[in-house]
Amino acid sequence: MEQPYALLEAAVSCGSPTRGTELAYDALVRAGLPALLGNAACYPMEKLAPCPHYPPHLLHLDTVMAVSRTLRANLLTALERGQYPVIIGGDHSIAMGSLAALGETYGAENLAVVYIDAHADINTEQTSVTGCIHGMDLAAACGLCCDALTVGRQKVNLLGKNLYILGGRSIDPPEYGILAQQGAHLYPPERLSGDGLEEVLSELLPALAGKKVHISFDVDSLDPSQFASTGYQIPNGLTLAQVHTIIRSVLDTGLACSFECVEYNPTLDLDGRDLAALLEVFRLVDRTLAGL
Ligand SMILES: [Mn+2]
Repeated sequence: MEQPYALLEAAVSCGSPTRGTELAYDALVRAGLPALLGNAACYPMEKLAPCPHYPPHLLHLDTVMAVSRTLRANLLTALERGQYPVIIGGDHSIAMGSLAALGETYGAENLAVVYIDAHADINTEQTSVTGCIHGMDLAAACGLCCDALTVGRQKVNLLGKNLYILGGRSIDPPEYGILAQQGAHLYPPERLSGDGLEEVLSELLPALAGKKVHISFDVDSLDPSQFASTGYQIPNGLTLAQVHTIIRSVLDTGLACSFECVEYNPTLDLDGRDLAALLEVFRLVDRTLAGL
């Protein structure tokens, strides 16, 4: 790929119940990610303290929104410069910032999201039991939440019919209704095992035609036996090999406009095994985009 990469930090963990994911970018940079991505242009971010005051149904609202606003601005800059965005969370609330920039740039109608995650992250502030905003980012991007969760210029940055969630297996009852009402597509892990993965991809990839595709990879999509350095360990997850196949297949369409990795907590990665696994994922992204 001739396009240079932009490596964008999105440092926030207080959209989730646990701290540590705000350190993922630093851990990956220390491990050599900018060089692995051919001297990527780096967009680091100041680390904000979790704000102490917020409405009970939107935990740490001001900090979460500040991070997503900064990410949106940095992502718009990177896109203007013709760079290929690789975004490092942070918890998944940061997808509000990514999708704000991408929706504004390409138009909600033209944007599709391949969301590899154990969760659907499509609660609104009304349906969420926890108040954690990392479970609301897709609802916010689809314009279903209160205005406090609007990051940029538009309230609707994604249409549910263009949302594909792969690996979802820990989904709240109200989320099933929202997914159905929005026309979103959910592929739980059992649909992706064995020959199922090829079947799902043969349905998914043609559906992406004509779209700009954002890949959002939450490491909790993986089975805990494969990857454990994250806040939620949800059994019956995907293997690294399955995630590699999904990412490679989507990138091979030539439609993917950006890649995002969230919820890696380096403070839980005592032997560095999961860091090494992530570097392999980024190597795969680079090699596939290079057409190798
Ligand atoms: Mn998530």
